[in-house]
Amino acid sequence: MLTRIDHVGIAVASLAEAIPRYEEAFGLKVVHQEDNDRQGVREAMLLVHSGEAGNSYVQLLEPLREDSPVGKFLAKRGPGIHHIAYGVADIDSALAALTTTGFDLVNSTPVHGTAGSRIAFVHPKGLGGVLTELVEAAEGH
Ligand code: V0V
Ligand code: CO
Repeated sequence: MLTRIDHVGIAVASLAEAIPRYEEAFGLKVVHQEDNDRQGVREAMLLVHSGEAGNSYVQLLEPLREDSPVGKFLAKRGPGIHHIAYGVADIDSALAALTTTGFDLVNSTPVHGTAGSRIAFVHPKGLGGVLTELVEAAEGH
């Protein structure tokens, strides 16, 4: 079902501070930035690897509001790894399979993700405490 690690989502207080650190440390480049109002985040995608199965990124996340998933996470735990996102070829069938096997989905149908992707989150409690996202990337991403 999974084709790659699409991204690791990292909660930060300030993109302006975090982006240069990641660029300096690993020579990564920001290839996309976007505000996602529904998710309450301003995000930057730094490309790590392009492969046959698609791309892998670091996703830096700054909250747009305190009362948002990343805002609450930062207040409770401070900056750090917020979620892992796996690539899938067909998110609708991936969600149907997870529902059948009894996983607790945050999104039972896909919502808008970065760069035109279709995404859905699976609750951390059934997956070792790790908030998990599925990504069906848009063509070319
Ligand atoms: C909360 N919890 C987490 C967590 N956030 N555990 C692991 N990783 C996280 N990121 C735990 C928390 O410690 C509590 O555990 C429990 O869940 C309830 O916490 P809460 O603060 O009351 O939070 P809730 O219940 O209001 O919300 C938690 C969920 C929420 C996971 C439902 O964060 C959510 O809907 N996330 C999905 C959307 C999202 O994260 N969007 C931002 C990225 P205890 O204390 O009960 O044990 S957007 C993105 O990645 C995009 C756009 C993209 O990639 O394209
Ligand atoms: Co994400």
